[in-house]
Amino acid sequence: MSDFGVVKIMGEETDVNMHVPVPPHREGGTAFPSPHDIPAGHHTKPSIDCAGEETRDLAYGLLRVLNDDDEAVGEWNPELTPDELRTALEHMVRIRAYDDRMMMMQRQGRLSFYMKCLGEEAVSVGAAMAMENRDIVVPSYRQQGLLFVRGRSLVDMISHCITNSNDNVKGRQMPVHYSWKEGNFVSISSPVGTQFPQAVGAAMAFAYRGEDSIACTWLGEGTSAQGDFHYGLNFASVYQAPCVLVVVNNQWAISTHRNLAHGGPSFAARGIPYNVASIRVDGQDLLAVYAAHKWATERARAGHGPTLLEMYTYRGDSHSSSDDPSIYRPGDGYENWPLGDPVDRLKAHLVKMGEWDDARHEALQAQCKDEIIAAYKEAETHGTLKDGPFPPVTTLFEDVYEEEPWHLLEQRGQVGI
Ligand SMILES: Cc1ncc(C[n+]2csc(CCOP(=O)(O)OP(=O)(O)O)c2C)c(N)n1
Repeated sequence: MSDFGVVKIMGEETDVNMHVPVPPHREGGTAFPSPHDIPAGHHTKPSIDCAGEETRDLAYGLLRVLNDDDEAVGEWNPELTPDELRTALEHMVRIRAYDDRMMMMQRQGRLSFYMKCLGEEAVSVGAAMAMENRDIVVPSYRQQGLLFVRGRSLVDMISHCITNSNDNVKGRQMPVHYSWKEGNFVSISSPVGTQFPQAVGAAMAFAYRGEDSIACTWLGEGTSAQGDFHYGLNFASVYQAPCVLVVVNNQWAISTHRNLAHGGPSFAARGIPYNVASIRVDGQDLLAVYAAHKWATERARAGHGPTLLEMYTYRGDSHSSSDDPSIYRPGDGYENWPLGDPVDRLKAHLVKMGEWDDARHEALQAQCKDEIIAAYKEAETHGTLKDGPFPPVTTLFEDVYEEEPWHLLEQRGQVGI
């Protein structure tokens, strides 16, 4: 087997008697091994009260609505109106403009760190559009689309990223690790994976109190190799918690390929032994993402329990501004991703319907760029990373303890406040 037994130890290639997965290479003209040969419209739609086991085909298959001719087909077609489709497209184009601008600003030294979600825009936009704003979201760092759909102010988002006096988390979080209580958006955690059990706990609390809100959470496929994934899934299954658990399989966990994170056929398939309804979804297909979330959300809200979704997608850019993917994967990976780009595919669908055209698309891109530039300028009126003003030093001691313990009082004394 080609992936058997050669590892690099201290930079030296060494034979070992052990299976060591390697990333798939693009040999023989095939860009990537993928389940692309499952056609759009292939899967039937089970009733929302089905047993988890009845979703086996969906967990091992791939839910797709948009076909190769840019038409929406099959039982899972959510029948979104042209206005709803345009709204989704608008959000995705705006996120892309935002990400590009912020990464450019990071390169100019105007923010310390940034993470783009190129290629994964539909994953968060489709989810947020299928939920109610009262539903609690416990995301990872690549679902900025949730904030866009829920209407967070761009100025506030940028203020957080440049850590100025308008940063609602007072400089305590890394850029991109947003927190937005008013939008039911739980603070993003730097230690990855903690969000799964936390979201399940929130969902259990909703059920316990008899409220009909649900919780939704996301983690990367790399993170799903951690215990947190299984703790969350097990609690969700045992207590039939009203939640939607999402594994964003974007193929890479920084430089570690997804085939080092699991030994099975799909990440969604892991839900079946827990008797959790599980669906693998084409994450580049906004309609499929929306439809899967709508089904899972209705199932949870009606008291039929959790759903595990795997979003099959591709991380189109670097892991973060601190990463250089050219040293561990092909530079043209994203252009060759067989399931395409979510913006291009939704645009093509709208064009096919006669509801969109290139001129409108270009105008939208220009408008989004202008909005972001204006918001950036406004955010900088609250301070810049270089010159401040910054949150006052007293904020170091606030908001954690109701009564400050002795060691914090001592430290206060040391900084003279
Ligand atoms: C508990 C923990 N371990 C390691 C890290 C360092 N780290 C940050 S992101 C990341 C990769 C996560 O990859 P994945 O879960 O696939 O998500 P993606 O970045 O691809 O969206 C790692 C290892 C961390 N932040 N927390």
